[in-house]
Amino acid sequence: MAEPSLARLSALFFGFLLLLATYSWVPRLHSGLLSGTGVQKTLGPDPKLRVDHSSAKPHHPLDPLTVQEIERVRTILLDHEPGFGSGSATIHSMALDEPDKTLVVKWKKGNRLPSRRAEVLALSVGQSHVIVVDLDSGRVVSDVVNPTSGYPILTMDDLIVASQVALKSIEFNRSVEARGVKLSDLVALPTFTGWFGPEEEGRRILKVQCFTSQDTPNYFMRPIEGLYATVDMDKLEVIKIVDKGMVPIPKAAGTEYRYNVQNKPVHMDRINPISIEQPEGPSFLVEDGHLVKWANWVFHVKADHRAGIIISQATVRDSETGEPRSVMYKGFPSELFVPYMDPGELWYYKSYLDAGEIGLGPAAMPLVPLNDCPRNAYYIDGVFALPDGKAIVQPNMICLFERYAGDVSWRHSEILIPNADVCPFTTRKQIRESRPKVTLVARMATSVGNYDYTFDWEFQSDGLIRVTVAASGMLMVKGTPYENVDDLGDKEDDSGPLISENVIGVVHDHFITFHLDMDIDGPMNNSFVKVHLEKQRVQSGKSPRKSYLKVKKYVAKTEKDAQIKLSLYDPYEFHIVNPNRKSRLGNPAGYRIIPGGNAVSLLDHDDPPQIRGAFSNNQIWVTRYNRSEQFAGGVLVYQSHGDDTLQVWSDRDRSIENNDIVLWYTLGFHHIPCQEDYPVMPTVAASFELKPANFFESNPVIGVAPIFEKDLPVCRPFASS
Ligand SMILES: *[C@@H]1O[C@H](CO)[C@@H](O)[C@H](O)[C@H]1NC(C)=O
Ligand SMILES: *[C@@H]1O[C@H](CO)[C@@H](O)[C@H](O)[C@H]1NC(C)=O
Ligand SMILES: *[C@@H]1O[C@H](CO)[C@@H](O)[C@H](O)[C@H]1NC(C)=O
Ligand SMILES: [Cu+2]
Repeated sequence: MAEPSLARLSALFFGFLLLLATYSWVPRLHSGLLSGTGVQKTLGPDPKLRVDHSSAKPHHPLDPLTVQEIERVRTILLDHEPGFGSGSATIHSMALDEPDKTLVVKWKKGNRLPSRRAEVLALSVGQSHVIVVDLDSGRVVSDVVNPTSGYPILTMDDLIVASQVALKSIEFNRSVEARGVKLSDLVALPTFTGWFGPEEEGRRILKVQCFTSQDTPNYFMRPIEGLYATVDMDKLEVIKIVDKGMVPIPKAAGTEYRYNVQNKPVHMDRINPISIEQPEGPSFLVEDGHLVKWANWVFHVKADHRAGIIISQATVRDSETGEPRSVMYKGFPSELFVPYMDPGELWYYKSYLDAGEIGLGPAAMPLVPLNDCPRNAYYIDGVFALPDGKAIVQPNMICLFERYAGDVSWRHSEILIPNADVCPFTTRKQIRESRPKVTLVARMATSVGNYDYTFDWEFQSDGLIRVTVAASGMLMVKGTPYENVDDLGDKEDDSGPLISENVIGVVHDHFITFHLDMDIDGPMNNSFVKVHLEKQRVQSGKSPRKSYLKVKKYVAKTEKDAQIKLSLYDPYEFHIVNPNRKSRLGNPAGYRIIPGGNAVSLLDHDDPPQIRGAFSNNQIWVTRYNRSEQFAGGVLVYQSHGDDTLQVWSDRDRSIENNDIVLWYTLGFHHIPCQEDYPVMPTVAASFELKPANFFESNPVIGVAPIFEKDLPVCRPFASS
């Protein structure tokens, strides 16, 4: 009788401790914040608390343009240039022109918002315009024409128009029909032309490539090889049709990917539905639509036309003092580079810069609950401008959720001490301490043409941020007469492996360059430190050892000191530190960037795609902060010549020591397709981490409570048993 009641008592006691620990760990989250008035606050996934976009107002200096603001920009632009009303001028993207960093950092809730401005990329009579509109004064503040080479991001209308123009050509239609393809099954897909010298200058061009959707929605696997039309987007005419003769069109059989229509055996035991339990609800809070508060983190998240998802002002609370400490001012996927490895006439130009050429935002369709994001997810919409300046809402574009994958945050077990705890299943006294790892994820998924990219920003309570890019979707494939590798003999198609009958998966690379404006402890003045592991040779006779590794630190003085090529045989750690903020031991507060599995571009530096994708020449760069240098491939990317890239900025070699600096990281993979990538490829992921390094005085999660439940055995402290 005494035993069970003691157990019950101690369970109660631990329950109480756990409550205490929870409240001291996240005191503000559950008390003050929910009591404000007039502001929309959402705790976790409550579908009833949706933003009413028709009346939504900005609450934070970094909040994206609202529907009302976009409409107002449109009115102001119509006044400025009537072409915007008649369709002779088009809006290619519109986004908040963020206020100066100093204003944003100083701003506090309750203050007036700094003046709201929009940056518009527009096209008028073949000229690129970068226009800044001030919403408070109702005026166009600046309108710069052709600041660099290149055209603004394409619109969905551009793609539709290009396809229609191709179909207005009798010659094009005949070439399609000559291949036995019904025009009603034809998918005329505009692809980006890249830039390859004078012949293609002075006009906007799209290359329309052909597929058949006969008997399949997966037209990407049914290319009509050997044919494309080059469309002049200013004159709206076909300027060239390339027809290299017929190549068999791969069959429709086996291309279907929709569950309801497929008819394939699975040969796998069913996996039961799975979901995460949060008996007391989620622990994160979304304030005013964009400000996320979870555990010791606060950050701003928003959807973006170009970058898809932007994280701003990521701030972590100090584990000793509770003081909010700045980690990253802004982080986002800045540009993608996807060069294909076939130099032939029909494929050479395929080298896509997806963020600047088409934008990750408009291609991000609503996430699918339970499949794209777990049950406990909360969704945030995106708001964009259409070519005529009207607003469009992209619902459920970003999801936020707490992830528990059964992993451990930290642990230790111990037997070699006399006064340890009493644990079940043993007569020995032991210490067994472990903590579950729960993280918070902000996710966006986009389908840029054939490819799908999922972007995760994952926050851990130990201060780590993990960024993951996962690629899935359809390969860009090439038709071939061959059905078996044996048919190829020694002729071997050098653009890639045969992955299905008549289908070649063309070899290509994916590079994604992140803009990481780290502001460790304050908006300004960080340094980039290369921590080198150098092999030392022991002087003979001094030790039985012959060699060892020694740590040496080098502070990068200028941008060229921070153009980093990773090498396993020359290992470095890379730290961003605040030299003005020292720990109690005198170490500068810092964060480390930890590369994950990676690949590098091996194209020659004088190859036109590589000149435009030059931001992939190094895996790490550090530049001096400059508010105009956000997108690694430049402001105007379509048909750009590579005159406004991260490489160009970094080569200015500005001083970066004890300065406001931006870290850039390129993550990539080579993709040699295989049969499993057909008809849709299973997700492949790559990631990198930003991890505290002497930022906290000690392990910041040591005080976090373990989880206790009555039905599972746990150790009891020796003293209280
Ligand atoms: C080409 O085919 C498309 C689709 O059937 C049709 O709309 C278009 O009018 C045709 N073009 C010409 C010039 O006949
Ligand atoms: C800021 O960036 C723009 C675009 O690269 C450049 O024209 C300007 O000179 C830069 N300013 C400084 C101070 O580096
Ligand atoms: C921060 O950087 C600025 C600009 O380089 C410099 O003038 C200032 O002295 C620095 N502040 C500190 C505390 O080092
Ligand atoms: Cu790929």
